[in-house]
Amino acid sequence: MNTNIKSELLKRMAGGKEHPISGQQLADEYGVSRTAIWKYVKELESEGYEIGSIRKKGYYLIDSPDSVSSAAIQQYVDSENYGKTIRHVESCPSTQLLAHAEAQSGAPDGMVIIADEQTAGKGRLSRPWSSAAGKGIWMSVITRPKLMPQQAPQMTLVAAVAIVRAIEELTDVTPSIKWPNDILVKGRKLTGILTELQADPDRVKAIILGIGMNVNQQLEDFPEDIRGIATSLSIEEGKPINRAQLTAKVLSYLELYVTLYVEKGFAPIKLLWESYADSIGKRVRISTLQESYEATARGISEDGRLEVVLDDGTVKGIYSADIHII
Ligand code: BTX
Repeated sequence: MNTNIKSELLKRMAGGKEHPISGQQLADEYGVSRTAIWKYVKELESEGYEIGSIRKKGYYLIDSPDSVSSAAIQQYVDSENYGKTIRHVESCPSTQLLAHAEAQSGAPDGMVIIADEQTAGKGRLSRPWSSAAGKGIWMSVITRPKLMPQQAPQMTLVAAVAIVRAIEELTDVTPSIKWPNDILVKGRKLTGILTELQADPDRVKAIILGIGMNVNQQLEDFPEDIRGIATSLSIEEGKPINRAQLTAKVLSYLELYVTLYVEKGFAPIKLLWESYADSIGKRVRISTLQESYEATARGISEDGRLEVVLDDGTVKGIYSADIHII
């Protein structure tokens, strides 16, 4: 099935009853038969779309399911590469695993693997990531930026800024970023980012950005152990959110900011990031596998490290840790 035709159909049917799209016209444009277009319409209906038709005029969209199928996302995609190739699966252990395999077999820059459900979603340090079916955006974006491997950790911060910008544009929610990879609303975790690398010693082959966004969950959809720390956009906004549209918006900002980072370096991203950060100037507890101590967060460095001031006045740059604001 041709996802392009399906996403084009969805786009053109969005004008409603007043502006139906003629099956014949679309068939002519794509060089397929009218029956082929009709089959796409039937297929969309079987996926939950409600489609009306007016004799001799064409089809129009009455209602859409909250779907993250390739066609559903691609009707909103306006980026150049990111999201042009999408592999959607209903269920998988982790989209990161599928993305690593795709990247190894030559997936293009900006390819997206997205799942309705993950049965073994993972966070950093192999922590579990709860990925309820049909409620969130569970995706891995394969990127191939011209960067050195040591520049890869900053991609987490690039992704965080892109996600916050997308949320701000489509909702009234105002998220903040907690170094390095959490997006929070009122202190509760809305989104996590897991950045993984495929590289030669001197060259990035692929950076796989695993993005887990809580979108349409209600509190009871979260496992009990994270109910006190997690939230979703729908909980914060008080209404359901269109996951496909949000996915496309994240991809669009991601492409913009990754390009900015590659072309202009980290400085412009650092400014944006700091404007959303909630820990700057605050007292924090820093926990690594080896130690745990308190300090005051000062900002981030040009290479994406969190800079903290210890109680004796020395400044320390942290590469990797969990941060709790005290
Ligand atoms: P993290 O290590 O910062 O966060 C993991 C911790 O967050 C868990 O230990 C738990 O306390 C909490 N948590 C688990 N699930 C949720 C949730 N849905 N909402 C809020 N808090 C939660 C964060 O790691 C990185 C997560 C990346 C997830 C994406 S989804 C697509 C891709 N595939 C995959 O397997 N991982 C990434």
